[in-house]
Formats: sequence, C-alpha cells, structure tokens
Amino acid sequence: MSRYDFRSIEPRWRQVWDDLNAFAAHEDPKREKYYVLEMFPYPSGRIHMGHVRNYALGDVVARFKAARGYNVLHPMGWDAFGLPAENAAIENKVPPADWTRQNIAAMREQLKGLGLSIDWSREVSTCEPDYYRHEQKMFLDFLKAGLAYRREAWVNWDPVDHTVLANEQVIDGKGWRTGAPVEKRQLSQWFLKITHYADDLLTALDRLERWPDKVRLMQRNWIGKSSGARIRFDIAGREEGVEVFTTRPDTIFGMSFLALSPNHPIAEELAADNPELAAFVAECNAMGTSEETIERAEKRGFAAGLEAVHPFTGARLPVYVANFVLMEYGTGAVFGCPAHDQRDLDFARKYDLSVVPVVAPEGATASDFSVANEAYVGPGRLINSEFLDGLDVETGKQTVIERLEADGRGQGTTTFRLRDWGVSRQRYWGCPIPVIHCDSCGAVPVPESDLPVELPEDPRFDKPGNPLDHHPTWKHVACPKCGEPAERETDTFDTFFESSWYFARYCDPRNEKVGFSQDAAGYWLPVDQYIGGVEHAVLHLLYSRFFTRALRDCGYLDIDEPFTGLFTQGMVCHETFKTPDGKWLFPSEVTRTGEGATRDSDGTPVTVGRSEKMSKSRKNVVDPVDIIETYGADTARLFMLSDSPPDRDLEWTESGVEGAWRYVNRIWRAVMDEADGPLGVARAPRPKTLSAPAEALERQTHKTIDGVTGDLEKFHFNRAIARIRELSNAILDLSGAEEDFIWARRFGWETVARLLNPMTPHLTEELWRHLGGTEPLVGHHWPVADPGLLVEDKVTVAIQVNGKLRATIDLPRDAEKRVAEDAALAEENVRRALDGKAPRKVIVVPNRIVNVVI
Ligand code: ANZ
Ligand code: ZN
Repeated sequence: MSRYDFRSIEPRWRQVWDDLNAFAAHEDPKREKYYVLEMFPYPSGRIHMGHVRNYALGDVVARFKAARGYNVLHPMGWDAFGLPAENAAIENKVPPADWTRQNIAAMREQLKGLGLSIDWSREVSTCEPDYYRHEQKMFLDFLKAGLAYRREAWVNWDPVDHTVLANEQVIDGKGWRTGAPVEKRQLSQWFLKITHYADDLLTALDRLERWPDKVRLMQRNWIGKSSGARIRFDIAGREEGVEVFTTRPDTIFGMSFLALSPNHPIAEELAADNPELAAFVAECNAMGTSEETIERAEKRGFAAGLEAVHPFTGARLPVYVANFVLMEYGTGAVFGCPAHDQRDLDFARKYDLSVVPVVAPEGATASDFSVANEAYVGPGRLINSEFLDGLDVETGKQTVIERLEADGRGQGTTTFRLRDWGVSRQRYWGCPIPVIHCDSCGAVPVPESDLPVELPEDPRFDKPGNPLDHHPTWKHVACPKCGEPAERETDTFDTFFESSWYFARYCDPRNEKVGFSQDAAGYWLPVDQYIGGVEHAVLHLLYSRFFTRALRDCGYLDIDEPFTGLFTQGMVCHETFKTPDGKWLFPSEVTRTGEGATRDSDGTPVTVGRSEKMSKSRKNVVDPVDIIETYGADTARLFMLSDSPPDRDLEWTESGVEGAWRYVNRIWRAVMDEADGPLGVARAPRPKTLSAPAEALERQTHKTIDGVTGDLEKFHFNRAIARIRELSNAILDLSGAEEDFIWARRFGWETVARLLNPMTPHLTEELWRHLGGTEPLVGHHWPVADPGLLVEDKVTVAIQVNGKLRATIDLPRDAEKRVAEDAALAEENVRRALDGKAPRKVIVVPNRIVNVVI
C-alpha cells in the first residue's frame, strides 16, 4: 500500500486553492466578518519553528471560521525595517533594500509551502514607500493634533552601534545587540504622546476580555498608575523650592533627607560650579536610564550643601543628589523616609541619617517599635507624627493631603510610569521622519504633497553612525517655508511605528491616497483574533492600542481597540547537545541512544542538556524546511498542533513528528484501501436503521463533531486532534462489509476529513476527493452535530413478540414511539417471527417495552 505522497499531493492542492482564489477576502456587508491575524514576521531570510507554530495556529482559526460561514480576512506581510538589514549591509556589502527583498522572496516561498489560507493579494512590506508614505502622513497629522512633539531627552546610547536604545534594549546595563556598556546622552528627539491616553489605555484593559490575564497585567504594570501627592519643599536660603512626588505622604514625619535626580535642574545648576558634583553627575549619566540598571546599582548620593524645610515641623533636612532618583518619573525629586522604604534605609545607613519609624504594626507602640535593617512597609497605625498619630495609613495619607492642599504646599495627584514614546532612531533602514530643519524656521513638516520622503538607494556603511547623515546629497533641501538651504531630519522612526498600524493597512492594502479607507477599516477592524508571542505583551501591543486611539482622534478610524481577541502561543523548545569539550551541536548532527546520544560524525558521546527555547546560539534548532521536505507540511502542522496546548511550550522531538507521520499514513491507507470500492463509489444514503455497532460509530462521529467544534472555539487544538484520533480508531475497529457498516465508516472518514481540514488541509482535501467529494473541501461548511445523537442517556428496552421476550435494545431515553417501533421491527428475532408479514399491532411502553403483536 502506498504512503501519503505529500510531494505531489500538497503542491497540487495549493494550486487548486490558488486557481479558485480561495482565500481572497472581499468586503461584504451582508456577511459577518472575521479578521484573524498572526504577528507578521521580520524577514530574516528563513522561517523558524516559532513561525510555523504561530502561522499554523492562525491557519486553524482562519480555516475553521471560514468553514463556519464567516467572511474571513487572513493576511500576511513583512515587518521589513530594522537593524539586521544594516548589519548585513556592513558585513556583506549588500544594500539593505536588496537584502530585505531577497529574504522576503525566500520566506514567502517557505511560508507558502505550509499551505496557509492567506490572501496573498494583500501582502504588505513596511520598507516600501507605498507603505511608509502613509505613516509619514499619519505623523504629520499627529503633529497637528499635538500628539507628536520634539524635545531634548536623555537616551540610552549604544557606543558601538551608534544608536539610541529603548530601555528594553538595555540588558544588564549593556546594549542588547552589541553587549557594550550603555551610556546616557541628551539628544533632541521626536516623541509620540502615548501618556495622553495613559488612563484610557489602563481602564480599557478591563474590557479586553478575550486577552490573556497575564498580558493585561503586564500592561497594567507598564502603565503603572500611582496615587499619591506632590509636596513643595522650601530650600533654606533659596528663592525656588523643590517639588517631590510621593505615594506615601503619610510618612512625612519620618523624613530624614530630600534627594534630587542627577539631572534635576537644581543639581545641574550646582554642578556648574562644583567639579566634584559634576563628576558625580557624569558618573550617574554613564549608567544608563533603564529602571533595571538603576535598581541594581549601589545607592549613592552627593551632599548638595542645601537644606530642605519640613512643611509641618520646620526642621531642616539635608539635600542629596542621588543616583536612584529618575528625572523622568514624578518630579525628579523625592523625600526619603528610611524607616519605611528599603532604598531610603540603605541610603540612610550609608550616610548616617536618622531613622524614625512613623508607622507601627497593629499591637506595637511608639515606645517598643523600631526599625533596624529592614524597612517596615506593612500596614499599621501612625506614630511619632503629631496630628497623624493613631490614624491608619490610608487615613493618614488623606489627612496629609488635605493639610497640604489647605496650606497651598501640595496636592493629591496620580502619576504614571508610562513615558511618552521616543520614536527617533539614528539609523538608515527605517522610515524617514518627514521634517526639515531650517535655521530660521525651525522644524518644518514636509508638505503633504512632497510625501513620501524616500530613503536614498545608495547608502554607504563605511563609517560608524547614520548613513543618512553622511549621505552627500540626500539631506540637503530647501526649506519648504522660506526656501533657504535647510536639512532633512536624518533620524528614522522606531520600527514599532510600522507595526502599530499594519493591521489597518491590510484592510485596504493597495490604496494609494490614504493608509486605508474608512469603509474598509470600518468593515474589517478590529482584528477578531490576534496571535503571537508573549514577548510583545507590552510594547507592540501597547503601541498599537495607542496608535488606534491616535488615528481615531485624527479621523482615520472609529474604534478604540485594534485587537478584540489575543492569543499568546508558547515557545518551541528542543533539547540541547554538547560535545565533551563544550561545543554546541545541531540535533541533525546527533543520534539519540536511549538516555544518551552520540555524534554522527565519529560516534563519540554527546552530553544531552535540558530542553530550551530553540535558538541559534545553542544550535538546538530544527529547520522547518527540512521537516517539510521529509514529512510534508501537514505532518509538521499536525505535530505542532497536537503535541501540547497552544499556549504552552512545545517540545519538538523526532519521535513526535514520526508519530504524526504514522497517523497521517494510517488514515491515508484506511481510506485508500476502500476508496475505490465501497467507500468511494456510490454515496449511498444512510440506511433507515443501523445495527448497534454502526449506530455507535454514528453517535461517536456526531459527538466528535460537537467536541471538536467546541475545542476549536476555545483554542484547545490538541484536544480536538485527540478526539479525531479516537474517532479514527473507532472507524478502523468497525470492519465488515454490511451496508450500514460501510455507511458508518464513510460518514466517519468524511467527518475526519472535514474536522481535520483546518489542521492538515492538503491531506484532507485528498481524502475528501477519494471519498467521492466532487468539490474541494475548502468551500465546504463545517459539519453540524445532530443534537439528538449527542444524548448520552440511554435506556434498555425489552422487545417482545406476543408478550414473549425476544431481544433487548438500547434506545435514547424518551425516544419517539416511531423510533422505538422501527428499532424493534429491525431486530433479527422479530423479523424472523414476522416472516415478511406486517405486524397486527405494535405497543410501545416508553423507555421499557415494545410488544409486537402478530
Ligand atoms: C516618600 C516615601 C516614603 C516613598 C516611603 C515610599 C515609601 P511608585 O509606587 O513606583 O509610584 N519616587 C518618586 N519619584 C521618584 C523618582 N523620580 N525616582 C525614584 N524614586 C521616586 O513609587 C513612588 C515612590 O517612589 C515615591 O514615594 C518616592 O518615594 C519614590 F515610606 O516618597 B516615596
Ligand atoms: Zn525656513
């Protein structure tokens, strides 16, 4: 018997789908739409297993929803700007555009080989001017709306890549790509005003019910709303005071110092004529701005030589410049209360400052409670605090705020951790920021009629820094306002800019006038199901939520949220292999031998390490293209989908893939064995009555339809496949040439083909055709379970002939009289007794007896 010949079958079906234009999406207001989207890939040149998993999951949803009758949009494109193209240009001397386009062409073919139900006519590539021109227009609209602005800002500077890094690109104080210690620098940057929407971005999370809780929590923490107070302190001998932000105004009587950020205006002013302080500030600046870095660093301060005046006691307290105070949070200044904040306590011990507890846990008193080396951050009653004594913490906060407000020394307020989004990058391979700098007119927006501002096609990467800046001609233009010589902005957008609106572009990808029409976006958006990695839980997803609001406010859209449903898939993992001298080996270089492994080249033993996320650095990668060449796309998809729940990590194993391959062949052979005979030929209708085994299979088939439908709705794809496998086993168990057996088997296999179609689309098309299907499965509606056959509840009914027991049969509880009658008359013993004659009478006692009177 032949094996499933995926090499000829899979491409043939892809051609059929192509010829049918089966996945082209068209707006149709009469039909309910369903927009399913997977995060688009970066065109590195080769797909990896993470892509296969992501796109296989999305494809199941897309095909399932289409079969359920939805008008499905399932597009694909390329997140095509970014650093790797520039690195490749430097290393291999290929222009970034060529490198990127070649990679896209290669990856498109690899993805197509997976048989995804994608509307390729909507493909977009963010590095092409026909894409990025629209975001330049959006940026100009944001400028007009006050949602984009320019200011000097401290940035993380990677001294090797010569670029600004986002805080998340700084890992342990080092650049994520170069590993070089990150420095702080001040640059004039463009910002998008995401903080304008901070509160809305936070509260709307509650309504994103089809998002994972963990992602919503991460966004909540990222936005980081804190309630507290701003308090203004006088500084002895100075005109100007200092404002601090605190979440613990109740601890004001425990204050022992005031600390300024090294970048606080007063710190800078003092540093101007204090070289020691200037050196301290410079040292702090070299440290990087990420919170993580600051959190880890030893807490250090520099006595500023000033004294802050306590707002209630009038006490004079020392002012420090301290490395742990961020200029970009709150007001850039804090009051320190060592007894109730660990950081302040460490600081106080180091600089020998007083530690006065002002909150005592329930049961303790001012005389017996003290703080040694651990700050007390729990609840309790206020002590040592004059008018606050005896109050609980919450009431204490309120009371202090009321007092401050009455005295005009401060007020209650909330602060967000969320910062405005700095979008300027000093790179070539990004979307040019459409602005021209003129000595007399300042930063002038490029007139809309001059868009797009295209990248020059002849960048040079022979020296560090931004090729746009060194380009001989590109930046030299006339000022659009005064006509004098001026210079283009040479920064490009952060590549998160492109991915913040691509889902809208897919709605109307060939529109040349605007990024997308209101009508198209109105029909397709929001995305009903978005699928991708949890690594994007914060930035990409938050920026997209912000962009949607900003576009709404600029009149592009009328929705708030881009993605109503979000699913974050787990990672694809593999064991790791190492030679005894510590060199990583690819799985393809190793043979597993029970518990251990040996190296193929020389048979030497290999150390097997635990399973970890597939990564090139550990070489524990399996190339999807190899797998597809060996087993076909359907087997790869099936294994990916069946092995573990989609939100969990998946362990890629050779034996797992082989298991999937065996299953594919088992059902293939089972159908082929019979396809030219009884199963394929006539599509006989269901026999009126089925014998018990055939009926049991029919029931199981309906139950499987029901179960799988529910599983697919809930992303329980592995469970769905397990059910289908059980059904396949049951079909294989029902051998025999009886008419009703054949019918039940065919019904079973047809159902297997239809239910498995979203997972293994090529194989199931071919099975369907052999089972006598005349039209491809791709346009078919999803099977519907007969609710009557799902009822578990059965009763055993006695079948009598003239009052004598002749048989017992199982019937659904409360079966209709006619059903019970038919079942009784179909019994062998009854048929014999009747001998071809009609009974005189049939008496049915529901759920108990059928008496056939002859
Ligand atoms: C006094 C105080 C007493 C504080 C106490 C805490 C405990 P979250 O929750 O993150 O908002 N803070 C304020 N601005 C800061 C800045 N720019 N850099 C570093 N730290 C800053 O934390 C707010 C608390 O962090 C504030 O409350 C302030 O210290 C500190 F027993 O003020 B607290
Ligand atoms: Zn000008």
